[in-house]
Amino acid sequence: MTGLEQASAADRVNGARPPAVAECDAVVVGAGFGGIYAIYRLRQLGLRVIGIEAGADVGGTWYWNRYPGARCDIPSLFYSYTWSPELRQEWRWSEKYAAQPEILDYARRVADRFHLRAAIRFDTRVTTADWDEASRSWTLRTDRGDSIVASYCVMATGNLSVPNKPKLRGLERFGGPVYHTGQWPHGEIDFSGQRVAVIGTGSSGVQTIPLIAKVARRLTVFQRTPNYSVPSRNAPLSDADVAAAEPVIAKYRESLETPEFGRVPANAFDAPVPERDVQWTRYEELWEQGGGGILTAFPNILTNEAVNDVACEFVRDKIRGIVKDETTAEALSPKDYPLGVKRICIDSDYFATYNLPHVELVDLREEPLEAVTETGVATATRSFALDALVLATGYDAMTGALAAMEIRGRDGTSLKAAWADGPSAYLGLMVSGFPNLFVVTGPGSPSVIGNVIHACENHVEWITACLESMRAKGLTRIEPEHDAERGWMAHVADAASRTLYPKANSWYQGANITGKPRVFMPYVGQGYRHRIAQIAQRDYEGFIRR
Ligand code: N01
Repeated sequence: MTGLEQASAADRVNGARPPAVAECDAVVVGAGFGGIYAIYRLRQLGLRVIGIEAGADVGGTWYWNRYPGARCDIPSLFYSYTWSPELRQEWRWSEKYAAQPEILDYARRVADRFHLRAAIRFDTRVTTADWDEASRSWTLRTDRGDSIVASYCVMATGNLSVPNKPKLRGLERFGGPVYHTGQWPHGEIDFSGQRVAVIGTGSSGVQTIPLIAKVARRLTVFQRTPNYSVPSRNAPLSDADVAAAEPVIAKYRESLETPEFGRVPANAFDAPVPERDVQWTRYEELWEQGGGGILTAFPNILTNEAVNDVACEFVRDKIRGIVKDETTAEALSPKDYPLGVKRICIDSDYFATYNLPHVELVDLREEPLEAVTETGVATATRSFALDALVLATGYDAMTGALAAMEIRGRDGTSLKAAWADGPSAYLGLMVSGFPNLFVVTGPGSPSVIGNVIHACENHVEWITACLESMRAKGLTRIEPEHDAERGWMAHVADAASRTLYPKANSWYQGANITGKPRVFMPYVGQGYRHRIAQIAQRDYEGFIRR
């Protein structure tokens, strides 16, 4: 039986309504920036493509993350696709760091401009994906009971798409509304006059706290770990800003590499340690400039503790300068991990918010959170009466969305079982045992380090070029060699171990999720784009194509 016949038979047995089985060449799961571009490129190849998206619209993370203050942390002019010069000319960002509604509009504009919506099934979640070796096809089943059979499956399910909802004792008893920043309701949430708590002080918390503080009667922030945050200096964009960015973007497309904060440059390991004064002056300049540029101040800032220590001290000094209450300033100052090895936060007035009389920081390291009650939150020493609770507690990052589906590859092996000791993917693109299944910005690729839109573009272009070359050669099956994948993941681990990245309990290594294996997931080495381009040129070295 082919995959299509199997799917029809299963649906006849299980479904009350007539089975809906569709066949196509490629199925794309997720309609965020990776997914919609994949649909576009695959269709350009002349393939029949079906997209599946759990949300009611395109946008991925920008569809779900509607919390007050949500905006990009890469300048908007670069937080954009580079592949369409027409789109670049037609779209005009209003601010240096665009807010969520504008970024969502951009994704919608792309979907409309390139007629992508008709290919996408919205409000539909993939539950299982099964590989059938005989027919060389994937059968995906959805929560609507439908099946899609496709030769190729592209998982563009996002790195930060499955919210981490911590099991706080008593949470279900709370009488007021509980919001998660990553699943924010549509429509206006009015906190005015309310007693609100935010749990979590990562990028989401840091962005939303100043906005909620503007309207709430009382805001209590429960912090477990303080974060390094730098000012965005957000401002309207001028025509001159737009014109200045264009050559940089054009150069990026040519060079395949982009200067991004968070990446470790090639000269990191033999760069000198600058004098403290030299460092301090440079950090001052970059602090005034705003944004994540501080992480590009010196090539070895993410590899040399002596350099990084000065940067940490600089940010702590800034916090002390802004926050008037000394105890609060100390609690807000990170001291036990280097700067930049958790994603740096880019804020608008975050630290100054704690000077407002109705805003209080509760340091959970001093007074642990005991329970959520019917009326609020109790720590070891105090009770806080609340009207609403906001969980800014992050995501089951990088693997969460893939683990949420039952994906069974060759010989029925499940992806969850294959990744029981941590994720593994050759170049972060494909997994041995899972033929014809591509992962956009998967673990083992730079993905979340730097600019994710550019990372998505890079992967989508690589995948579509690969499929084009297979078609030209009459090939229909691709899978990475097990040894090539093992070698790559060893290299990913080695690249991280040569930096300061492993020195923080970050979501980069799964540390925020209880029981998740500790594996450093993003690739922080150099020249990734060149490397995967070379592998393609060498007839897809490390892949078995037939
Ligand atoms: O999530 P996080 P996020 N009790 O995991 C705390 C991207 N992003 O949504 O550090 C109490 O960083 C947790 O504490 P700790 C960006 O890449 C980008 O903020 O685990 N606290 C931490 O403080 C970012 O890195 C933007 O000790 C608990 C917080 O919750 C990534 O998404 C905006 C807890 C979670 O921080 C994730 O950011 C937003 C518990 N049980 C997000 N569990 C832009 O700027 C967790 N915490 C584009």
